[in-house]
Amino acid sequence: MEIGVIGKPNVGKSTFFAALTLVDVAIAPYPFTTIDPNRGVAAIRAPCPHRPESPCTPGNARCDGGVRWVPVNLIDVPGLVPGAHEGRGLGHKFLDDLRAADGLIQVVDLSGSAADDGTLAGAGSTDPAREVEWLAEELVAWVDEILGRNFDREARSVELEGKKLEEFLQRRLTGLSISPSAIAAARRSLAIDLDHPSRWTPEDRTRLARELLRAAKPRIVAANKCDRSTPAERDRLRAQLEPVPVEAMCAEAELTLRRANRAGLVRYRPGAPDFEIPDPTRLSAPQRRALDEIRQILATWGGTGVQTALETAVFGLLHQIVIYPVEDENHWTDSRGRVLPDALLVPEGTTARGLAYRVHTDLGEQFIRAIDGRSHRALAADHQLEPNSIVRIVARK
Ligand SMILES: Nc1nc2c(ncn2[C@@H]2O[C@H](COP(=O)(O)OP(=O)(O)OP(=O)(O)O)[C@@H](O)[C@H]2O)c(=O)[nH]1
Ligand SMILES: [Mg+2]
Repeated sequence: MEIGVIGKPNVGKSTFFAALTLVDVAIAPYPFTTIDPNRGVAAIRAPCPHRPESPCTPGNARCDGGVRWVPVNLIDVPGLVPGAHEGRGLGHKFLDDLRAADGLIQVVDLSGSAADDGTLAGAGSTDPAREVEWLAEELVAWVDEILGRNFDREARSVELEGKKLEEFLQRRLTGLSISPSAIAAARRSLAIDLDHPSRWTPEDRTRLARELLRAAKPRIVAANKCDRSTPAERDRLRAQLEPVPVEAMCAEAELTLRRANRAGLVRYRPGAPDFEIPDPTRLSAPQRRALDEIRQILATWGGTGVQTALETAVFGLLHQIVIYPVEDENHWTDSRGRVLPDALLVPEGTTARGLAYRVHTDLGEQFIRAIDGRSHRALAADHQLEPNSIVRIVARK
């Protein structure tokens, strides 16, 4: 699972990325601080099914007080400006790094104090809803451009050789994870003769790019700098952007708390509505003041919103569930006796056989049945798994 963090310059993308990954990256109050994409690993929360008498031995996703932290890859890219596809700002070439992303989190400045080019102005000087619109068009221009490279020659060869449009698009957009269902949806909603690309007008291509992007790169909006705004502003933005999910957040507060937690100055669990200070005498006066301010923000918003934004993307937008594959359905262990070693993110609706393929191609091909670790019932190949299931796969040797 991979999520891209996008937005115009100076809205706090790298702060959000750093808060979630604790990777040290450049953060500064001016545009184009990030020049090359940053990659790191964040985590989402899932209840760990381990029993008190047999605690888990996590391999990929650590367990903290009954909560499993399941890894999600995150990519932070440079800021986009209007006209990026014409080379403005840092252009849009870096978006190629997002080809494999399953979804996008667009960070906006809820307080409306960054202009389109990221230069800071007074709060309320820009409308965050508008940048969601133009940024979407920059993404369309990016896909349109990929679609258009050497278009005429390839389009003709598709028709001459009687190739399928699906093949053509998949090759064009390699790695953009354009699914057959996305292409089918585009076929239904566009009145374009999709099987004859040489007859497409440039406008047809742009409309196709827009449709494919909608399916391949779903988006939520993380409204940052909420410390300088109000819940009423968030609600207004929500109403404007509906049906796109909007979560308010204060990335700066989250970054401070996670770093202070790492340094042992506070006790803070990401996503929590409050934190503790184990030893106030270890804090300087400015540190204490900063933490007081953060406590105010948490009280107003119910938390920093950072963890919620990520989880809204993974669960609400991308419809993922967590599954625990095991090799022994009684002890919930793998072949080495580790209890609930792996927590996997898979799409809602994943079948028992689908899970087998996900664990290993051989398991998928040799699949006989699966066994539910709780009920010990056999699950057929097409059985859709419930969230947080513990599943053993039985395969031919
Ligand atoms: N008030 C406030 N400031 C924030 C918050 N998050 C980030 N900032 C500040 O916003 C400025 C820009 O932050 P960055 O994380 O560098 O922004 P960016 O979107 O990555 O910027 P570019 O890489 O230049 O596109 C910095 O001065 C941050 O300290 C927040 O939640 N509240
Ligand atoms: Mg940045």
